[in-house]
Amino acid sequence: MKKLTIKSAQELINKQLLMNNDITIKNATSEQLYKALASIAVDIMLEKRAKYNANTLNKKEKVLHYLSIEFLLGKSLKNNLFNLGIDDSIAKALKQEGIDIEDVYEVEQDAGLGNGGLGRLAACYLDSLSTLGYSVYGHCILYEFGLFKQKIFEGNQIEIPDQWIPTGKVWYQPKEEESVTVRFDGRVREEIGSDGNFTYTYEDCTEVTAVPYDMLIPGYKSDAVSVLRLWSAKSKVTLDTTKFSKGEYAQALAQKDEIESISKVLYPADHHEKGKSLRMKQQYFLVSSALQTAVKSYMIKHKNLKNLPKYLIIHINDTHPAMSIPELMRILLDDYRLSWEEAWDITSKTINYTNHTILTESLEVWAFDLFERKLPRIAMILREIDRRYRLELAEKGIVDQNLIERMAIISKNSLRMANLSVVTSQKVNGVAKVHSEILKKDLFNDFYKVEPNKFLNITNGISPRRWLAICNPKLHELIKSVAGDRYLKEPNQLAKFKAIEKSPEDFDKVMKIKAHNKQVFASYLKRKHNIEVDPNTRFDIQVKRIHEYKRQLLNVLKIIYLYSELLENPELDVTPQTFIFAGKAAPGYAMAKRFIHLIATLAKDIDKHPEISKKLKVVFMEDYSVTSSELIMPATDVTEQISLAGREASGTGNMKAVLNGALMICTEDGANIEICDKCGKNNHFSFGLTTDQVDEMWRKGYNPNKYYEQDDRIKTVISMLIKGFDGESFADIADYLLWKGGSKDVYMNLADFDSYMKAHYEMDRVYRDKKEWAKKVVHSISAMGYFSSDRSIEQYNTRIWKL
Ligand code: 26Q
Repeated sequence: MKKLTIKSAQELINKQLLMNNDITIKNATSEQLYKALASIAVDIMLEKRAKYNANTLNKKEKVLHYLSIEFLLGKSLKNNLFNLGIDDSIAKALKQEGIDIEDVYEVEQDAGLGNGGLGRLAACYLDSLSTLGYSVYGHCILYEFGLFKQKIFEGNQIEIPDQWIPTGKVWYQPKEEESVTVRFDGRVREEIGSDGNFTYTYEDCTEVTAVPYDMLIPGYKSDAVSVLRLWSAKSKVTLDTTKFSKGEYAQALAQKDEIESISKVLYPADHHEKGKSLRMKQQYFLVSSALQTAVKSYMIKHKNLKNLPKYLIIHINDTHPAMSIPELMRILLDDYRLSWEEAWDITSKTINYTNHTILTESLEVWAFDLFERKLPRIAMILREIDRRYRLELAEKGIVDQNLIERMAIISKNSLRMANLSVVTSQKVNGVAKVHSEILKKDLFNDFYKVEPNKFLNITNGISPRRWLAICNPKLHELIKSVAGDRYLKEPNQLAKFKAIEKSPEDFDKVMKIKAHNKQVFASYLKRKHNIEVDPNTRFDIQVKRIHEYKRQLLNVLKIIYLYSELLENPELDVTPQTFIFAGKAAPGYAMAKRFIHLIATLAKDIDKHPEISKKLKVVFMEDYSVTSSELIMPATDVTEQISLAGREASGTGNMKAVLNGALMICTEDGANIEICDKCGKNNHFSFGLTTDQVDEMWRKGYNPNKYYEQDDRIKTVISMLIKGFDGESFADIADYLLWKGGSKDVYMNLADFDSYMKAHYEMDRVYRDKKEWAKKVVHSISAMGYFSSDRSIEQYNTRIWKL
């Protein structure tokens, strides 16, 4: 596209406003401007896509469908204007009329269609795919309510429904004509058809119309525009006429409501909660809609199904869309009448799977009887997949019945989605080196031994557009002035930023920018949450979902100990620091909610000592989101990445913080290890048991009391927990740590306490030398090119998709 001048930007906006509201920029509200700018962006993207499609129409190119039950997009306007290269001109055009574009950006609600890392990763990957020139399809559900909004009331989390659609709907258009039907419930009748093969007829099933809404995802300086298809459930029946005529209105509407509830709300649990029937319906609804359209559009271009794996790729983001496997089988068998062997050959060459977790409680297992009732035909196909897989193992000479049972897809009444995904997929990948190794050595070892070439690693990445250029414009400008502006397209160019060390004035600017960003974040905290923090203190930040394995508790134990020292001697000469926590707990996760309460209560207790709180301040910021993260990352001095080794598959907040000039205090877990490798191990503060040591300790038996007995600091912390904060005892958490009845700390917080404290003091020491600190920051930023999602996508492409 030609560069947009300020004048033509003004004309464009005025034209749009006249069309929408019969006004011009001067008189428009922020809401009207928001809609106008969104329409302008959508028009440009539509035009780009049309051009791109025209150029590729007759080329038989591969099409990728990326299926994910979550896409955590955040806001779109700023990102889209930036990627389209028109943000500057538009901002200036508005400024000439006295309008600050930031006020317009604020109108938009986050599209919170995800819980955390997995959903945000999907969003970064679409950004990178478009940026690298690939026009692909993402598929997700058009949840009417995204992830709940979190309020903290009296130190407790309260969940409020998230209505994102009023400002979000400007970004998507319905494609009613591409609607498909998805079937649940009922029975399946099996008969011999006229072709001699079986036919399957559905009786008494519930039919749902799946309506796609297409959202366009532009790339940065690229011709490609991808499509995120959001599927919405619509009932075919508006109401039950028999009930209606009897005056039973609520009942008459009940069936419609039940069907449409499929796309009502995102499940707010990550790594948690099992077996919900609505969740099962959501998953099947997503995959059936996506695959029906994918196969349909393949057939329009190619006609012959045999070549399907050559031109169509299905990627499943964790096992949540793993029903893609039996659904593709069903389409090929029942709709296109292929033989089992043909259908299986195609399916197993078409599907690939990324695993995001090794926590056993997050591995998806469905009760097969429940499954059979909801999805009878899919259950039949799964039984057959399982039967044949068991035979295949036997043919391979595997006779150990325990082993076969472990590898089976259906065992007793359990349907194991991870086994199904591994068995069927062409490729299976983990999301960080250590995580992929654990998959091979541990979780999927049985399968690895049979098919070692199936497994690979592709370490996660983040979009440097959203997570640096847009959220940290000052740092972006500085990097551009040192390393050139190619780094946003070629992430490894970031390495050139290291040269800044040689010019002392510019070098200073790095920490000045950090100070500025802390100021900005501090005013945001004041304005939005009425929380006061001192930007001259060190910002030590842990923001992520609240989960035992992420060990927010370990951070709290450290803070309690530092607090005890200051209570003892308020004059102690320490580096003033502010500990900031944010993150949501799954509504049903009692322990995570208890941690939030502990943090909020401790914060209140410390605030009662004005002298101490100048040196040690604790904040729990409510409602962590993509947007608040975009403010927090640039303001972070120290980022806490302290999960028990072997538990965090990768983490991506670690990448965001370091890219924005933070140093990590971290365990050897997930992508922390690779970040340390790339940045230089000495530039971050790593501590704690390694994965192997964790395993060994677990085998030999973890004894928390040993640490308690050995370490007076732990004794102090435990006694303070029991005594409590702000008049409330946290003896339950002391018991949890010491395994004294009730639930037990299996994440071994106390085992890592000592080395965590050491790392903390080491970090303290380095921090006093501002130059030394800045050097580590610069080295780290310069090494972060590797963690661009563009690199991840390139690897997915060369190793798996071959687009
Ligand atoms: C499963 C069954 C039932 C209900 C909910 C779920 C469910 C939902 C979401 C399970 C897991 C999730 C989300 C997982 C997730 O976000 N995993 C994170 O993925 C990131 C991207 O790869 C990694 O960086 C993180 O380490 C990993 O925790």
